[in-house]
Amino acid sequence: MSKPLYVTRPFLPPLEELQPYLEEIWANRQLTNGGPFHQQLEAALCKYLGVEHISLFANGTLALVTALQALRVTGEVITTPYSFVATAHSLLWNGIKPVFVDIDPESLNLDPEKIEAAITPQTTAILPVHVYGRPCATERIQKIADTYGLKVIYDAAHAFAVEDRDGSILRHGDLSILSFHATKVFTTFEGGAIVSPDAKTKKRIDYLKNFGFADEVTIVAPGINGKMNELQAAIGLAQLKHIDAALSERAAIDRRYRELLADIPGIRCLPAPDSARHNHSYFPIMVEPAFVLSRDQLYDRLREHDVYARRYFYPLISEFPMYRALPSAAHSSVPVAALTSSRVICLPIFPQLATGELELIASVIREAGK
Ligand code: T4K
Repeated sequence: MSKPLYVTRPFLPPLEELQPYLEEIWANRQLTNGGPFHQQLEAALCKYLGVEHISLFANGTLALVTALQALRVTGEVITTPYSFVATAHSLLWNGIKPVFVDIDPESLNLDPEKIEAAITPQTTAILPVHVYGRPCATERIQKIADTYGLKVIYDAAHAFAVEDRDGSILRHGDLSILSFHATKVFTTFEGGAIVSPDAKTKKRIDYLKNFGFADEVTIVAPGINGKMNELQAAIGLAQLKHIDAALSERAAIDRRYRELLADIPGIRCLPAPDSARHNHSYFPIMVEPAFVLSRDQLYDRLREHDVYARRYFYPLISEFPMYRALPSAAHSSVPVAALTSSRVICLPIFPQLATGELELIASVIREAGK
């Protein structure tokens, strides 16, 4: 293969479409601190995503850390080990103890059946992840949260534009956070957001992301600098015009992979998620024992062909040094997550991936399986 095929490539608006935004920034010299493009992007995203209140952030991790602050979450929080490390790091940054609970083998999200057993008097919240944009069992999680008086913050970093039958999945729980990192479906280079259910919560979050300033002389909380700048917001506005086309390209790639990989023994594509609208943010496959090579051998074989697939999420968060001593981190307490993490490979998926390129990727896998 001539050029490296990465797991993802940023999807960018045409350069000339950025020009008017740049001219306006240069003309009015408002670079950050809630300028006009920041406000426009908040409004445009609310409309596009079908939610009422969005606060933009410099990145998704700061959004997570701030969401926990906004709800004054303390003590222990139940979360998944099968995610990007930022999910659990946001807890440590708030002095909160993560309690890992195993995942469901179908959705790969927190298994609602196993949450209750992990609740203690110290538990104050649940932090589930819609992994790969596949919706969590939101109704069941809410029921548990209501029974035990817990907050629910969804890490929806992968779930831009995902909908269940009643609309955006970002409306579930007390808060949802998004990431607009370069590797995400919708990107502002670095960026993120918190989706709030009401204006009062959004206001508190907006104070928190701006050092706690309520006005020039009033600080209402020990806030942080989490603000998105005007350049990032402008990129978001320009990109939003092309997002529907990008999402349909992703859907087409997903369909084609499924056709090409369907009959390879030991390669399993995940069943389509239980969502009314999916974003195809990742294309995970499971390398099962029936495949000739191990998962890592296949990963290496792909690299030999310049295919830079990724093992999202291996290692599990619970295996990293700052987590592994926790009682909930043992493989025996998260066996499904451990097995999944040992089998998964995420194949390249992004709007400009050519049909010929994905056919080549599938043929490397097919040949490796012979
Ligand atoms: N929660 C969850 C569930 C998350 O997945 C994430 C982030 C967060 C929270 C935190 O959100 P942020 O604070 O990041 O907004 C990447 C991303 O850095 C990270 O944002 C993402 N999750 C995670 C799943 O993936 P790496 O270490 O795999 O990134 P990297 O640099 O190896 O990039 C992967 C591939 O993407 C590269 O091989 C090539 C391509 N790429 C990447 C970048 C940065 C480009 O083509 N251009 C680029 O600019 O973590």
